[in-house]
Formats: sequence, C-alpha cells, structure tokens
Amino acid sequence: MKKLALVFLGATLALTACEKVEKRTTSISSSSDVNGVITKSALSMSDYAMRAALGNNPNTAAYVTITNKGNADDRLLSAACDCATTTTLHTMKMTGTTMEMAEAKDGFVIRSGDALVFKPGGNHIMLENLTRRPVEGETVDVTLVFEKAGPVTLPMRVSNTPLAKTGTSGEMDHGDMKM
Ligand SMILES: [Cu+2]
Repeated sequence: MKKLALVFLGATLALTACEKVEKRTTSISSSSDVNGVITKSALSMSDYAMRAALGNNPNTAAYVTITNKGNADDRLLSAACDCATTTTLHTMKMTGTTMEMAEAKDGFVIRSGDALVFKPGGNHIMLENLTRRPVEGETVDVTLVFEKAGPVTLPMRVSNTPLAKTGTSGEMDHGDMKM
C-alpha cells in the first residue's frame, strides 16, 4: 500500500512539474552519478542493460553488475519489471556441452567487498512472457529488491547487443538458449 501511494505521488508530480523535479523526487534513497552508476546504501549498480525483444521470442533478459562496498553482506532477493508477466533471477551453467538456466530461488548473496555480475552468457534477470516488447534505444525500468538496501529501480537501456560496448567477452544471444 505504501509503495502504491509513492508511485501515485510520483505520477502526480510528473503531471504538475518538470521531469527534473520528478527525477529528484524519485531518487531520495538512491543516487546516480554521471556515468549512470546508481548507489543505494552500500551497493553500487553499473553496467545495466536489457536485451531487445527478438523476433517472436516471448522472453528476454536484463543484466547488471552490483558491487557491495559496505562492511556487511546483502542479498538480492528478486527483480521486477512491468514489461514481463514473470521476472526471475537465473543462473547459467554448463551441463555437458549445453548451457542451462536455472532459477536462483534464494536470490544471490553479495558479500562485503564483492561484486555480483549479471551478463550475457551468465547470470541474468529473466523476463518471461513480455507484456510489451522492449525495442532498441528505449529505456525500461527494472526494480531490484535487496534484503538490506531495499528496492532500487534501474532505468535500463534496451539494446540488441547489451553491454557490448564494455567489451564483455563471451557475448551470447539469449535467443539461442533454452527458455
Ligand atoms: Cu533465463
């Protein structure tokens, strides 16, 4: 209920004020720097992007790197996106010669001083049964929920080659994987 009220407040402000004001209002508990790195509590989120919907594929994926600069561990519990019916956290592992995805039902612990990486070919945020189709160039919000840091919303850039500019090795097309 509290969350709903906040969303409503944000929507009202957006109607009555300029975008700048609205952005400031929604980032009370988190901040972003010029490089788009979003910080909340001890966690920093960088290199986040969403893969554009491909052909008739009902699913896509999103990626982020989360760095824990604090003295305590935290846990990524879940993720959410308006763009999909189901949003889950997936791991990727090799079983023989095939890569298989599995849901990380307990989320991911992010140890103090450590980083949790979601990237093409590895851990990913699975967006299943898309309710709308993210296209290259647009920005779609994905909310991560942490045990200690709470919810953090990331404005994810949609790309046909997410994170390619950072020189991520092992770039794989999610569309070729078993869904
Ligand atoms: Cu997956």
